[in-house]
Amino acid sequence: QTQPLSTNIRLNQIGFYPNATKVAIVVGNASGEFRITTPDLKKTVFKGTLSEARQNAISGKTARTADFSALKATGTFVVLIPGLGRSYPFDIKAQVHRAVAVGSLKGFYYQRVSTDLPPRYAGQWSRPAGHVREDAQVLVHPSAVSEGRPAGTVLSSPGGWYDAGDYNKYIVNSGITTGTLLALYEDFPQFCQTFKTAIPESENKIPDILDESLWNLRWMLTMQDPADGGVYHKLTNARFDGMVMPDKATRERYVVQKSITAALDFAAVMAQAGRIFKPLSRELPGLSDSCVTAAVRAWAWARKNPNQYYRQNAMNEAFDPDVVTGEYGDRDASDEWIWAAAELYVTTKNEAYYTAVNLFPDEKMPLPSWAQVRLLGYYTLARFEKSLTPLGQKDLPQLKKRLTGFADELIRDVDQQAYQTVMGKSARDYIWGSSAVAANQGIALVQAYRLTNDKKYLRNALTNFDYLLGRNATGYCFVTGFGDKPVMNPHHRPSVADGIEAPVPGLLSGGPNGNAPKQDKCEGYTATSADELFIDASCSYASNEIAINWNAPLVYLAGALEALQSA
Ligand code: G3I
Ligand code: 9MR
Repeated sequence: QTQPLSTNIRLNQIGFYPNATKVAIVVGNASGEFRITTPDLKKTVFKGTLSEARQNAISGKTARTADFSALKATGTFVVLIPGLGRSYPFDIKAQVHRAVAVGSLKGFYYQRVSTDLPPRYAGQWSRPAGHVREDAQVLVHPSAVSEGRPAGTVLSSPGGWYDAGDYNKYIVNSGITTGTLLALYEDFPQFCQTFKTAIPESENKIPDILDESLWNLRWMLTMQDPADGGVYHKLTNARFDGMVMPDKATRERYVVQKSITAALDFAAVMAQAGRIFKPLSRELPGLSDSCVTAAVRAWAWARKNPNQYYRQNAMNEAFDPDVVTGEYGDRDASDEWIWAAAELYVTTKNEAYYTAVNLFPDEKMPLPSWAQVRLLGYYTLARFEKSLTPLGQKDLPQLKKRLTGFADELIRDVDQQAYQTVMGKSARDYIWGSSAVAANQGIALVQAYRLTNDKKYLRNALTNFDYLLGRNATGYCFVTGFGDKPVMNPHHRPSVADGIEAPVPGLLSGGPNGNAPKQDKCEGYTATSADELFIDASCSYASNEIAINWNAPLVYLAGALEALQSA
């Protein structure tokens, strides 16, 4: 009784919680009966009928749903479609996503700069430290207002995480990343106490998610100019390295000029860290105060320099060599102002921060990304609703209405979608780093669940988690080291250069991107539909790079689902 593996059966390749929704999507023409059996196909534990056909709005392809939510028995099973074949095996059990939660946070450890990764913690991906001294020369554009360090100053700025598949460090992207990890700690403190990743700090009294975040926070602190409180936009090579290991990446490093977005994102994270580390002052003496002071100074710099955006082209007019690494450019800092104001207000209770910004500049509810952090501020205000001053309390009804309204918009018509996921209702979801779109939509839904206790939000958050782990139009599990069809060739320098077949684990691939072929010009794209425009090739940096700002919402979503699994 052999049945071929059918990759037309798409599902979360890890598995399902016993009481949660359980769905597989069957692409193509198969219809009628389906079964859930043991992997040897000998024992059928559930029988059902595939749904009516639904058309994928993006590719036009046909799909049907196998819903086996009613099966609550624990074990390892496959979906069997007579005449088509069987799926990859999956588990039904409690804590089924703990491994992905732990693995994706551990992914940050592998991105650490300036430290050896010994075999004890890094296994076969052990490697020597890169960028140990991290001496960097300060570039200051003549037009940039600067009361601080003169151009040419050399400073030492070790630590932090490598941003992505490249070895540069960018404050804007570090901001949302660290803020998202710290938000998981604030939203699910109990879960985070036992959330262990086997890192060198695991034996101390501080939860691993805070220890990991600290690795980057301490670096971020070195990016503030003590002279004026401004924050350098990034620490970088002039151009991207070749595909070499970190310790072989020895090009000259630069710290580029200060920017408004860097200052405000920095202020937001430091304010958040300030309140989080306050109760840990025994373990981390002085840290909380240093963070708050740093936040207040960065805010003050921002007030003085509201128009100092980072423009790489303009900066390069004054320098040789040109700096051509990631720009993380922005033309509108109104969302960064909101995030920084919200964090500073919640931490200090000083209403001056709250009144300094227009919290609701328009009707929009933009999904969080490195360029758009407004909702991070909203999440924080909602999280601390009980401890806001009356001024903040007054806006709570409006804030909650927006957050739940946004969630309602996200879940509208999901049942009509081919993949039954929140992700991908529109082709516009498939941008560079689309996996983070899915994960951040999931976070928005978890926030709505926290506000309302309505499980429909949680159920829908899970659809996007299922998307990331295999229930998608590519059939890939987008997290390295997980699933039966995992991403194997991410655009990630250590994974390419280490000579080990398996990529560094726990890293989230960017995912399908409608513009990828134009953007990275990698050869091998065959798809034309945005939801399929992905190749598991290391040249495909526009669809298959990894990045810390994509991993962090994965950690959040996996952690939140684990914390809420029995809800
Ligand atoms: O958001 C718009 C969308 O509205 C529009 O319809 C679409 C059409 O092109 O474009 C979308 O913008 C894209 C944006 O990513 C989405 O976030 C831009 O085209 C695209 O160029 C931009 O790509 C950024 C990429 O750097 C290139 O600058 C990614 O966001 C950003 O994550 C990525 O970050 C890089 C760093 O620069 C360097 N380190 C690695 C890191 C990850 O790839
Ligand atoms: O490796 C770089 C990656 O981290 C960036 O996201 C990407 C876009 O900025 O650029 C990659 O570097 C490529 C460079 O832009 C062009 N030459 C090939 C490089 C990849 O090997």
